[in-house]
Amino acid sequence: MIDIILDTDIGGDIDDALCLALALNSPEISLRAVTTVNTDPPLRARLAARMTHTFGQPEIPVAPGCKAMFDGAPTYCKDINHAVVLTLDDPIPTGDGVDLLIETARRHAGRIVIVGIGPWTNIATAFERAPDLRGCVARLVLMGGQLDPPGPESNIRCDPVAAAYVLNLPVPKLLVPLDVTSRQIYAAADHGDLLRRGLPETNLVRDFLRAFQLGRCQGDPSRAPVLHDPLALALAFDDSLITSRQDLRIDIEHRDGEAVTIAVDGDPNADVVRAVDEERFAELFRKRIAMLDEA
Ligand SMILES: [Ca+2]
Repeated sequence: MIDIILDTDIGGDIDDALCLALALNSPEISLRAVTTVNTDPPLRARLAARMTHTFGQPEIPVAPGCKAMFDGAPTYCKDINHAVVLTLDDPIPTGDGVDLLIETARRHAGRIVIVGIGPWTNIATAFERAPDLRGCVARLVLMGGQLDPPGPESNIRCDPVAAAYVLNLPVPKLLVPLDVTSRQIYAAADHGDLLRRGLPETNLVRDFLRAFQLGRCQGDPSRAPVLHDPLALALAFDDSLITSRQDLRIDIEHRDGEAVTIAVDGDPNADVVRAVDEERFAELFRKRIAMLDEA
């Protein structure tokens, strides 16, 4: 069992919700906390808590994290389209996500893996607030960046200062870039098992999926989810899915007004995923998201 903290910007793109559902359905991991980041973290925390409660795991602490970027600048993401799944009866998480991240990492020192699937603001803030985390966190698994060719990617773009800070932390890192994640499509033809399953958990994932399709895709069902974040989580607990990787030194550079990740000379600071077993991951995801292992 791997102790994991999931730091997420659930609420915009659908892959965070699919990733949290995958985490709640994966026996390889023990999900110790969920923290939220990017614009309106309290609303995002309500979405995460709705999911942990519906999946029968209300004991998992959920808390909203940073409201601003690492350098204090305001965040600018306005696209939180999943809120329609909430009801007045849903829990409202309180507390501070960064404090929760710090306390959870200390409680599971030496074992804890932080999976960062939003901008890396909470992670950077936690390490700055609590330098001892350098000795507590076993590994960071980070979705972000695009290397081949270097190009814009949302988690880096939404907080490049945090990204540069996190890349320089002396903690082992698995970097899962857009080059690899953008090939993992959850095609509409694969949704059948989920849509037919009829459990409270799968119905909630279905509702998140509908909210995403209506909110971000203007109802176009052909706009299939891309499984950026679920892939990062799966690689955190199943290393054998990685078919190609490279130790690289990754820096943040600004090109044409965009912050991008770029491989440079120097001591490696990240284990970078270059290719995965796409078929096996797709099968794992399709079964687990529909909870078919429990059928
Ligand atoms: Ca995300």
